[in-house]
Amino acid sequence: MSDRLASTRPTDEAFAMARFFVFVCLLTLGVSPLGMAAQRPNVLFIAVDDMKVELNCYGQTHVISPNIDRLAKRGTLFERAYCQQSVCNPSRASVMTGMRPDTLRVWDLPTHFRVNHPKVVTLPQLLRANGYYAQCVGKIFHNWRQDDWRGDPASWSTPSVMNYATHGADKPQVNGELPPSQASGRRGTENRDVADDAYYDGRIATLAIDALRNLKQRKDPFFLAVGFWKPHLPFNAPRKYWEMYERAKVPIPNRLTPPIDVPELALTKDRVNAKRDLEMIRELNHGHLAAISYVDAQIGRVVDELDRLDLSGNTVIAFWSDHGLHLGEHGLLRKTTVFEVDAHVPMIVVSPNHKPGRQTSALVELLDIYPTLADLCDIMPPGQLEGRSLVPLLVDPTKAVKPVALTQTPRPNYPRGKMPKTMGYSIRSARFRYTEWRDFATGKVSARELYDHRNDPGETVNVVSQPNYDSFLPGLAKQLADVVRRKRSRSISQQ
Ligand SMILES: [Ca+2]
Repeated sequence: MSDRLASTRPTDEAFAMARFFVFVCLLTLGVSPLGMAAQRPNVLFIAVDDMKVELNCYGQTHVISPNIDRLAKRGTLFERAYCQQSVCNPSRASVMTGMRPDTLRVWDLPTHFRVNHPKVVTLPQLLRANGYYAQCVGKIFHNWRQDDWRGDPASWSTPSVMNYATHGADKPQVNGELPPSQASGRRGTENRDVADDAYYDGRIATLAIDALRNLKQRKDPFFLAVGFWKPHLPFNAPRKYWEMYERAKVPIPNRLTPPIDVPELALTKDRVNAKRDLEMIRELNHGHLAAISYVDAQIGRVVDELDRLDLSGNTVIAFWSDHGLHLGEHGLLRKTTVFEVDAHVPMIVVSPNHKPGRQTSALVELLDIYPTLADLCDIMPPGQLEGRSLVPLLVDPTKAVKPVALTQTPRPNYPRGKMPKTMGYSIRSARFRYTEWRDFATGKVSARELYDHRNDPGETVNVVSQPNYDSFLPGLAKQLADVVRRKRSRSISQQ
């Protein structure tokens, strides 16, 4: 016993000396040795639902969004970020796996991404495998009609909460008598004098705050996903958010009719009539603004807690919306188009190690979030990823990472488990939006659209048949073909 002890002493001493030497070296380099295991940054991953680019920090001065604006001041705002498909499930599956809807073979609401790709590694799964604690509060994966999955349990270190329900089930929870609504109730509008916690998003912020307090106690870095359900319908923000806006001054879309020369495939059945539905459109836009300000306030509560806990210095924040929506624009009400208003999304990345308060006009895709966060966490990403790390844009916002961004939408717009008949593939280049409607089985193009954002940012005239644009079409068609890459989708689907 004593011999063994004697023989270990020099080794222990040598080890202690070596440790001390490393400690001194790290101090000299300005690195905290106590935090060596936690050197990787935490990630606060904030998703919002159906938020188009309608925020004060995006130049929409009628919107009251001080907390998201504050995030923009702390990080890099992506002026031209695009979703991969303009509806919840495919867009979110794409963000979380870093793969395009065609590769995942997910284009509808019921199909879970693991049906065709059971072994795919989601972003939180990757981080978990690299020592992170991953937690989900709220809607991150799709929220309904996937009862066998109810989110993606393999992604998280602990069961998700408030992640799986219908939007319609978000009824006010109050003590005592329910205050009356002052909204018409059309399309789910609701305006009651209730507290923030009466609805999902207020309670999600409260749960996220609790989660942060617990995560602060842990030694391992964390990935906390906070998925807000607003500003998706129903527009039921508490009254104080409705009262931030005067109904008569709520802007409604300028173009309540479809673009000139638009193919029918580009539209949906969710139409509005400019004359008949004007009051409803105004109320919906009012309710949407109230919902934006409501979710903005909840985001502020969560970020304030991050600051209060002194976690901000080592926490990356990613903020994104899954897609936009029309609310009257082009005479359409909801989503599942590839128009700019639907494809273009707000996106902000805050990285403590990069300069704050920057904007970049580089074209990016939500698909790029996964490789960007893996890069910021210094983790080798899996080979499945189809996006690019945007860290070069955090370093130099004047750079470009890709020539076009691709958004797609099937027809019928909700295929419900069946193969799409037609797929609309739409690329956004620096100047144009170019769209091809292809027969999904044969690839034959049945209709095309071209919008020149240089003089028509509202996409009011499809100029694809105008002779003065002929010279642009071959190049745009090639760029679209390059990014669609159907062969790759087939080969990966054999996995
Ligand atoms: Ca959505």
